[in-house]
Amino acid sequence: MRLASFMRGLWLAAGLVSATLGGSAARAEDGYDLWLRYRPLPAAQRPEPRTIAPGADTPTLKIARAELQRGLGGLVGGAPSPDSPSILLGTPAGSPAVAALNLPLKGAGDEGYLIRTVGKTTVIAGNSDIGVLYGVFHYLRLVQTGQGVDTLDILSAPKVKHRLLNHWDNLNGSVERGYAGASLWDWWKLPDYKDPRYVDYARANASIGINGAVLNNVNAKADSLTAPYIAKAAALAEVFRPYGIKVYLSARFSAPIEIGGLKTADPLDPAVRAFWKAKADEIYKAIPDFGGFLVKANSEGQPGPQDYGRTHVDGANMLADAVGPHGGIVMWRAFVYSHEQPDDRAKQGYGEFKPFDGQFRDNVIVQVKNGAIDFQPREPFHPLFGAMPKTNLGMEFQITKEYLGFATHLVYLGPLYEETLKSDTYAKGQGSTVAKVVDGTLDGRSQTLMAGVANIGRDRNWSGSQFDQANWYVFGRLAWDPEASTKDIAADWARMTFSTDPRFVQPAVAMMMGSREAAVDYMTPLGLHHQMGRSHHYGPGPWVSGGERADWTSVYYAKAGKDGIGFDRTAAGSNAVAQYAPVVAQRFSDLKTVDEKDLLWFHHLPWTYRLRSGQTLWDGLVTHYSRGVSYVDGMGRTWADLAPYVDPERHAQVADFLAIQRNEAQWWRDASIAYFQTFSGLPLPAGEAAPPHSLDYYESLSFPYAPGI
Ligand code: BDP
Repeated sequence: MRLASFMRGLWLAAGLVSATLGGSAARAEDGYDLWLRYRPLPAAQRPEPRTIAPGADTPTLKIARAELQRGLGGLVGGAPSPDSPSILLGTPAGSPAVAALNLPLKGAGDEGYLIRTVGKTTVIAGNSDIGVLYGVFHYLRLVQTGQGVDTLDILSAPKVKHRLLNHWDNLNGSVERGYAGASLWDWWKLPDYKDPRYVDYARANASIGINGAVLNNVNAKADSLTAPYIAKAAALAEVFRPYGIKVYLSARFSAPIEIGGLKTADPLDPAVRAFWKAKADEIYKAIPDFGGFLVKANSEGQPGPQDYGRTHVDGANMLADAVGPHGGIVMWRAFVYSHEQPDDRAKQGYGEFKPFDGQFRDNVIVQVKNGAIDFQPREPFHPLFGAMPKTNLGMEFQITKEYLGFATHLVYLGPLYEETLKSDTYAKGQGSTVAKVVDGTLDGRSQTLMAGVANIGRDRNWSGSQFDQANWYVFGRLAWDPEASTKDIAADWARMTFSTDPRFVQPAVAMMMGSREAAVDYMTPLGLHHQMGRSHHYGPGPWVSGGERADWTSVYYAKAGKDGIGFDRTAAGSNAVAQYAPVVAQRFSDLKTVDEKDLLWFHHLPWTYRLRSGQTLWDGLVTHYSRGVSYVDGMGRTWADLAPYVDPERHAQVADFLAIQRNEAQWWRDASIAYFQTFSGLPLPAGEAAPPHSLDYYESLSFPYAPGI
């Protein structure tokens, strides 16, 4: 039977997909719908209505068809006729019609898809149901962004296997470093009440290919491993399963003591090993597709194997042996710096892990933050990337903006992620990018991981602000393809979230693309880092000193004095540069070749040092601070001009937040200049306004109720 007549038969059997145009596009919106709004497209961009062929009724394929109907119903509307083009979706195994087409699906792998036009039919096929669902979301994205869908031939497969959100959510409903309201997980009412919002969460994640969620904070409570909480996690797993999302849990290393009645958590103790095996068995009984454990051990006061004189390998491998028989993985964080270590904190993660290369089990992934300190507005890539070829290394990015202005600053993180992923480690010569370490191609590894610390909470708009949704979005798209362009992704997001009108898209994307550099400028220019307020990390605090430990202070990182500013990490200083491949170390060490964006990360320099612009370091710093403030001014003006393209409710919120950001950028500039000028003793460059307050005033500001802690 020819495909066309086959499809006509299906159409008759299924009846037509009735789809009516939604209400007025100008209706106020609160952001709940994210990038899946499906509002009617402008007539010129609207493809003809399509029929959707019926097919296998698996949970995932039912969802895929429902999503297509919902999407096309909203975007395109209109009723298809028997002669309308059609969409056929499914797997060769589950659909005779798909099988008959003999499609080249090998490259789609387990989770990928092929979208191909065959006559008047668009086939969305995969080797698995979830591949088909991902394909449906890709197809809808093409429609949403106003791209033609008449002749398609797209093959796509994820380059990274585990694409995970890490929720730093506590059992009491608070979220560590969360700026979007309470935890989405209503632990109290679970498992009996499953908030319908969990479905929307899963849909949103599936639409960008995220396939796992670690439900609880890395600073974990052992309680999340007790029977009642396993049941709650199982209820979430049930909701997420048809969307291809596995649940994972953060495991507290001392759980054998706290909930197992043991005297020790020593990973070589047989009773401890038996506890974890039994615990894993118990979890897999409730959640057969449980993903595995995430562990923060011997870091910032968390318990770990070193408490018993054992190593990270001992701890990770013990847990790996417990979940391994069930197909689970262990993500062991490299965010480790010791309490006793007086050495440069930037060197410690490498120092702790590099010696163990090749000793971790195959189902262990060492999860490494993008930079060696801590999610700063800018950090050079972590030296572990490229340095452990015999170990699975995963990337950990922060999506929640702990160090980047919380929810009220418009900072698109795509360029930050892209900068790290494109960095060349030179581990195997030129082209050994971090992206190639993360996607496993550099060292031929298949257990690959990209994790993002989620920015999701119970706020109606999910992320605390409209534009922070873009950071969730770009994270997912990059986890699918770490080499994708974050500018293109921003454009997709802006079209789907606000408007496909080029008069909106072009300026909005330009504004987003420069926003991260602006935050670097007004907070920590020229390689400065960790200058935020103590503990809550809100606002400027370059004067923060004293307290529990030196490397929790700002003065430790800026090392400002009469002689100059910056952290000497060259051979003459801490020699952190030696942890990079020689070519990279050389580039960072040499003042002639180091990128000035990283200048004070690697060098301590006099205030009168000449930048490449010809300015002195002091003048350059001040210029950067002011430039950041001006950029935010510009965003305010751009956004005001974009009012005609955005519904009033979302427009007003973004405008108000930009005003907050404007004030806070100014505050960052003024407080930083007031403080550093006490060392430089130099006047401000011509035309630069003096800070309106005294340094005492800035230092006196206190924020005991700042969110996120
Ligand atoms: C730091 C956060 C802290 C986290 C820690 C981590 O301030 O709340 O617990 O990272 O990643 O940046 O473990």
